Amino acid sequence: MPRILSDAQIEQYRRDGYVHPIRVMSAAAAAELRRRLEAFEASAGGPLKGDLRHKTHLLFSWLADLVHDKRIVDAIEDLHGPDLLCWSSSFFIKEARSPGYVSWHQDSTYWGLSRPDVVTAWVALTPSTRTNGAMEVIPGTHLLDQAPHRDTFAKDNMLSRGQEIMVDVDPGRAVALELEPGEMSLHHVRLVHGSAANPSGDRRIGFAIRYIPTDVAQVAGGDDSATLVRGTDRHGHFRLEPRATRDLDPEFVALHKEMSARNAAILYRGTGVGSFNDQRAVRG
Ligand SMILES: O=C(O)CCC(=O)C(=O)O
Repeated sequence: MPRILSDAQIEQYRRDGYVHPIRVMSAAAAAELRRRLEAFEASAGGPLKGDLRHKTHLLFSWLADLVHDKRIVDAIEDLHGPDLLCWSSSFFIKEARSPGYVSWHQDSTYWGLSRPDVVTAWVALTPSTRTNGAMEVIPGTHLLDQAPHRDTFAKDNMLSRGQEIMVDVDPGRAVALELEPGEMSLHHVRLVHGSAANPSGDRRIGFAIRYIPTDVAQVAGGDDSATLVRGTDRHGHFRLEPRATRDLDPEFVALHKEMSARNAAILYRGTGVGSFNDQRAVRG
């Protein structure tokens, strides 16, 4: 018996590679998360950048709570069973009237994970619509193998390597995953997806949480870490991360710095780029 997804939603995920919208909190709760993010940005003197956009749940207790959120994790359990890790998280923030876009890609390309059993919960903290650059997906493409990608490092491409898929994508088949604040979409790691720039007068903010069952491993070499969010880890493929219970705890800041460097080494392998700080990019 599924916990939160309907049988039809589970079937849709298997067939199309995505499901949306799923309400995981009230609009007021999403506004509160936005307020906390923006209070930090105000204190730091500008928008969240570089490696602070990655694995941010290690830095702030309110994001640690979000990656453990019962409604979100219930949905992931419906797809992947009871033993679950949060492997990573990333803020995808498009500033008002900004040119940043996301090229068509498969998430699996550079993540180094042993199998494509990885699901992203993309949680909207603002509306995400066709008019502000909502994520768009090509249904069914998660059933393709891993496709070749080319790195462009294009200036306005928000992805870490500006990678774009090297197979023809028919934009006529794209579905925009429009969301209200407090809703999420789920997408499969092989699903071809991307998004346009945000010409609107407000920011578009999404927090993408990447979940895996505990038997998925990191195979790109190097030490990787993850947060156990449900059940038991019988496999020990990842160093298990502690849960942040206060914001910017120095021990967690140090752990986050170390893990960001290790993750950047995995993601940028072969490019000569050293860290997320070298880019304005988001890990995708
Ligand atoms: O936020 C976006 O527009 C793209 C997100 C994305 O590529 C991802 O979550 O994998």
